[in-house]
Amino acid sequence: MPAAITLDRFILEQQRSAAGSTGELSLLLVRLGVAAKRIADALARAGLTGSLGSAGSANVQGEEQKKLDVLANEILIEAFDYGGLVSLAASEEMEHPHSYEAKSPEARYAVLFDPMDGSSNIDVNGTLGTIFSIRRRHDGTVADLLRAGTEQVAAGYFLFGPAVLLVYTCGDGVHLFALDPSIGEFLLVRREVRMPERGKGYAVNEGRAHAWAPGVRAFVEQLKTPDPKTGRVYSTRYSASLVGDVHRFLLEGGIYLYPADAGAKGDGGGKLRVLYECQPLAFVVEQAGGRASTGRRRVLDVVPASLHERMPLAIGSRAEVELFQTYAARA
Ligand code: AFP
Repeated sequence: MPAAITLDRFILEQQRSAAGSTGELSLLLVRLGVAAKRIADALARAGLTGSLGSAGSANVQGEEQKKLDVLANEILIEAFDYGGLVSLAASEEMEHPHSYEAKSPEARYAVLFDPMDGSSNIDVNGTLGTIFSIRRRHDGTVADLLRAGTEQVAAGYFLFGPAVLLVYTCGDGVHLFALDPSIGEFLLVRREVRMPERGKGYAVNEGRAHAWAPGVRAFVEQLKTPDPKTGRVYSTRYSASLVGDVHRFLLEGGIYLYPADAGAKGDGGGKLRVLYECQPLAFVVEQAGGRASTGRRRVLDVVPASLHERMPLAIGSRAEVELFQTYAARA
């Protein structure tokens, strides 16, 4: 039986074949893996250690913070506190980015993350995720982060479900790892994951349908209406965790939607954050052959004006996202 390929081995081999690589990006990805193991451990024991429930605070968007939102954020910030790899870390949970500039003046990267995606699932032991994005340091200020999603160097997510998974891309395909708890290592499960061109499922919070544009409602109605030739309808698959839903569709095909919502705060009426959620997952999904759109624009082309900007999101298989765009254009 061939030896299992660990995350560090895979990354080192990829790095060796990349011209001009210094190995710093590889180290950064490995640090993220260590942080994810600590987060997974905290999640697994949260019900026993009194770590469930609210932290009694709110994030910059005014959303309630859970104790584990705060803990996961601290673990990630700490992960880059040494090694000189990162200049800035921005997070959904912090109003201003954390600067490592004084400690790491030579750092070449900035990181962004949503430490605990799907936090309403924490207290019910549902699926959760950590999303990350890695960008280049230019001058070490926030301006480094307010650039198009196409400038991401790497992006991905950890999925905390029955297994802990890592899915990431450095722009050369999407690779999938699973944590082997018996040895505490992420092992390669699939390299160059390709997303089905078309799927059978859709994920959307349909409780918000009253606040959608007519075109969005018509699109979801079409998914639920039997196809005249095949009788086929789409199945609803909504987990309240973007990572969980996107991961399902990465493997099985389908579309996740959080459309513009008349009740949602923020630019364009979207709920999800451009830098911490939409663009990192858009990078992954495009690298696997899928699409990500606001309905009118490619997600990766958007240049956010501020750190915590939000946008509408349609992400998934090429066929469904392209169909969604035709409906969104009518709205
Ligand atoms: P958090 O990152 O604040 O936990 O939000 C979760 C999320 O961004 C995404 O993961 C879910 O799909 C979506 O919001 C759930 O939103 P609704 O509660 O409005 O359905």
